[in-house]
Amino acid sequence: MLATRAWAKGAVDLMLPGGPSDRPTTTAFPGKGPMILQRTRPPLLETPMEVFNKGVFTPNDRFFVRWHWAVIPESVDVRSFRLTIHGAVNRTLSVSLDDLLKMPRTQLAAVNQCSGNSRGLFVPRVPGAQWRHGAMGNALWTGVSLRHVLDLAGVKPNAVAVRFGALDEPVVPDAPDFSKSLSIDHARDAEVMIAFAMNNEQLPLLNGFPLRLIVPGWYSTYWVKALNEIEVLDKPDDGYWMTKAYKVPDTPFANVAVDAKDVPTVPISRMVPRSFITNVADGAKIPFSPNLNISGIAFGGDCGVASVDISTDNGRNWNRTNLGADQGKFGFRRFETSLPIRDRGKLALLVRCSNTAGIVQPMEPNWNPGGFMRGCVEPTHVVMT
Ligand SMILES: Nc1nc2c(c(=O)[nH]1)N[C@H]1C(S)=C(S)[C@@H](COP(=O)(O)O)O[C@H]1N2
Ligand SMILES: [Mo]
Repeated sequence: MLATRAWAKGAVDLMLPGGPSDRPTTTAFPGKGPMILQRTRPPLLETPMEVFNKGVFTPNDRFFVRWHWAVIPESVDVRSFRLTIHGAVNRTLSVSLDDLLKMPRTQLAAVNQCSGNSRGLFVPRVPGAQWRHGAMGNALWTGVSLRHVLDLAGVKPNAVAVRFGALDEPVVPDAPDFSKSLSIDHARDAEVMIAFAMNNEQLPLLNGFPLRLIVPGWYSTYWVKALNEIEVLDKPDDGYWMTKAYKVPDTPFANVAVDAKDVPTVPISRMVPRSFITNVADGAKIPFSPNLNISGIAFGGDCGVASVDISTDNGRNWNRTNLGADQGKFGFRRFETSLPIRDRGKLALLVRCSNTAGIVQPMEPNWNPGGFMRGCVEPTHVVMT
C-alpha cells in the first residue's frame, strides 16, 4: 500500500534554514489527499499550511502521519481484533470493537501535535524529521474514557503506571517495540480516551485504525495508534520509549543553550501555546491596501487560549485579535483582525498566544538537542506592493 514511486507532480519549499527544504507533495497514500512527503517508509506526511486556513478541524484526509517503525498495519480484521487489558488488574480483559462500541462514549476536540513539530526551524540544526509546522492537527475525537475500561478491569492498589502497546513492529527483532506509558493518576483522569472516531468518521489506517489513545494537552508521542494492549504496571516503565527517547531538558519550553552540558532531562509531557497566521503565506507579495485582514489558528497547549496578539513592529506594540468560537480548551481556536497598513514594502507579522495559565509564547526561539517543543513567536514575512 505504501507509495514508493508515484507521487503527484508538485513540490513545496518548506523554507527551512540551513538545508534543502524542497519536498514533493504526494497523493499516493491510502485515505490521504495531497500531503507533503517527508519520508516514505515508515511514512512521515506533513499537512500543508493552507489546510489550517479552512477551519478549526483538520480533515482526516489531510491529517499528518508519523510512524516510528516500518512494519505498520496495512489492514485490520475488525472481527478478530481485541484490545487486551492486563497486568496489575483484578480481571484480564479482551475487548472486541463491538464491546467497546457499546460502552459509554465521550467526545472532545484536541490538538494532536508531534513533539518535533517545526524541528526544521531549529538553528543550529538538530537530527530528526525536518518538519515545518504541519506535524499537527485538530480533530473531534470520540471514544471511551480510559478510566472506564480500567475500572472494568479493576486496577490493583499497587498500580503506578499504565503502558500502551500497538500493532506496529520494528523491522529488526531486537529493536524496541513502540510503547508509551502514563502515570496511573493521569491514566484515570477521565480525559484520556480510547478513540474509535476522528471527526465523526472511523480513524484512517495511517492515523491508528481501529483505536488510538488521545491524551489531551500532551504531545502526540503518547497518542498510541493501532492500540491493542493496555498493561497496568506496578513499577515505573523502564522501557526505551520512556527512559531514553522523548526526553527534554527540565526547563521552561525545554530551552537550553546550544553548549549546555549535563542538563537534567524529563520525559516530554504537556504542550506549550502556539499560534500561526494561516490566511497569508510566509513570503507572500500582497497588493497594498490600508487594511490587511489577518487570521489564523492558536492553541493553548495543555489549557485554553486566553488571547492572541499581533505585532507589526517587532514586538514593541501588540494588537489584540478577535477569537473565534471556543470548541473546547484542547482544540485549535481561530483568530482574526484587520491591521492598519501605512507603507508599501517589507512587513514582518508576529503572532503571539497567551494561554489561560498565563504562559505567553516567547520571542526568542527555544532550542534543545532533540528539536522538541518549539513554541516561540513565528514571524510571517510579507511584502506590500
Ligand atoms: N503505534 C504507534 N503509535 C504512535 C506512533 C508510532 O510510531 N506507533 N508515533 C507517535 C508519534 S511520535 C506521533 S507524532 C503520532 C502521530 O500521529 P498521526 O500519525 O495520527 O498524526 O503518533 C504517535 N503514536
Ligand atoms: Mo512525534
